[in-house]
Amino acid sequence: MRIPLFVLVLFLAFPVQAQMQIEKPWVRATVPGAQVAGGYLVIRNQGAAVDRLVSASSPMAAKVELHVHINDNGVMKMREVRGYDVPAKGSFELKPGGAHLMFMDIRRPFKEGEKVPVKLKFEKAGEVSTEFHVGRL
Ligand SMILES: [Cu+2]
Repeated sequence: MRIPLFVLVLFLAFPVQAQMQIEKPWVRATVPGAQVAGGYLVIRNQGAAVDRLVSASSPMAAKVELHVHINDNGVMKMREVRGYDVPAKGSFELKPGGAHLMFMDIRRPFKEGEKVPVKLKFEKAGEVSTEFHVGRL
């Protein structure tokens, strides 16, 4: 069987990016004056090795932190973490009440229906650019 050359070229040109698939990226709409917003998504790892989301950034926020919710004696609190592991051939879900991206010191309110550009940085796959939809998906 012959494999067309352009298929080989595509495969060689994008060997890494295709390994991390971003699904349903969304961020909460905010009220005027709000400083922070929570963002959520599902990260799917097509690769054969575990990878780790180590940081995120957006031109719409001073910084984007990686947070989890912890139950501290019955009180739910948020804590910053160094990364989220995404298992090989598996996925990691950021969702309300769990792990989330925290957009800190946002430049202006996030309005329903807008798009917020975000860069995700993975230990192995490197940078992946995506757009978060404002409002629940
Ligand atoms: Cu948070």
